[in-house]
Amino acid sequence: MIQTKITQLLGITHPLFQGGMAWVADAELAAAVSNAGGLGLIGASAAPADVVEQMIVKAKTLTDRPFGVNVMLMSPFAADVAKVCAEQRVAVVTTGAGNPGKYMDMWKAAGTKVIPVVASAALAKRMERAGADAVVAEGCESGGHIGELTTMALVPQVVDAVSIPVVAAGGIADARGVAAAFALGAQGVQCGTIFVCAQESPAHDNYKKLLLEAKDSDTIVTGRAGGAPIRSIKTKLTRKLAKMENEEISREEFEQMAAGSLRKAVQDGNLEEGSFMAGQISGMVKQIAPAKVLVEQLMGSSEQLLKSLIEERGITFA
Ligand code: TUI
Repeated sequence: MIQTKITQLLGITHPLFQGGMAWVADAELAAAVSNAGGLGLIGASAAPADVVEQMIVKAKTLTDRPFGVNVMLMSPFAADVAKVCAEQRVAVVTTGAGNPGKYMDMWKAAGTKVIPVVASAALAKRMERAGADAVVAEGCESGGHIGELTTMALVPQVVDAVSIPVVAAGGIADARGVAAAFALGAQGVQCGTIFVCAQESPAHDNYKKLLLEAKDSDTIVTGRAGGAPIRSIKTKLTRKLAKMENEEISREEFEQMAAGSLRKAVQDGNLEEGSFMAGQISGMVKQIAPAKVLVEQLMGSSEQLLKSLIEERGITFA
């Protein structure tokens, strides 16, 4: 088994996080990943605090292992969700789409490990100074809301900028990606898109089917002009949004559209109006399988690959 500073820090078996995907990462999926030895995350997305609290309470009944909550900082309910995480003494909080600085002391006081998702070395440094236990460095290969830098460029620069452990995210879907992340200096990986197709994932069958059929170039980024770029599967809606890119639409309008269309994708499988967030590795998603199988396949083959890179390929060090 691969043991790193991340497995030590969190008391988990595998250095693998499941991304806190909006509407997809519910209590069942998070608990299934944690039960498999990874770190399951509940995605709070734009849900009200009482809904997130119910998911936390449910996850506690489904697993004795550590799990976390991803707090989406652009949510109108972010402050209340942050408080619920502290009250519930959630083992780990990750954050997305903003700077969680103002909640850090509250979480630390509750004994919660804080792992902000960052898209730049500058924010990683600020988070380390504010007391973060680790960071997730997320490249723009990811699905959903993204930054500018690729995983390949971002991870080593974040690794050099901070002394806390770094988890690599964006574009990782198999053992080769995990091995590459370790080569870049990461102590763990976060995968999102592959878990949309976990058996426990509540995503609509249409969403899973889109992923199973996707090719390498089937994702598109919309919303750059409004300041909230989002990567999702190419559909009628996202092609239309991409075309509107040069026209003036407000950030609020965009967010409303994105929030509504996200639910329509995940829950209703609405191929006309849904926004099916997904990463550039969508073309590598080939199976619907229990989270346990996904975790064990990924980590088992990563261990083999890392060993074979040195032993079986006959590399020697003179
Ligand atoms: O947050 C994500 N991915 C997401 S959030 C989301 S839900 C949503 N729905 C509608 C509109 C917008 C979002 C779907 N996918 N990933 C983590 C992430 N964080 N990626 C990039 C960032 C980020 C970007 C800028 C973090 C901080 C930041 O600047 C903060 C600052 O103040 O400097």
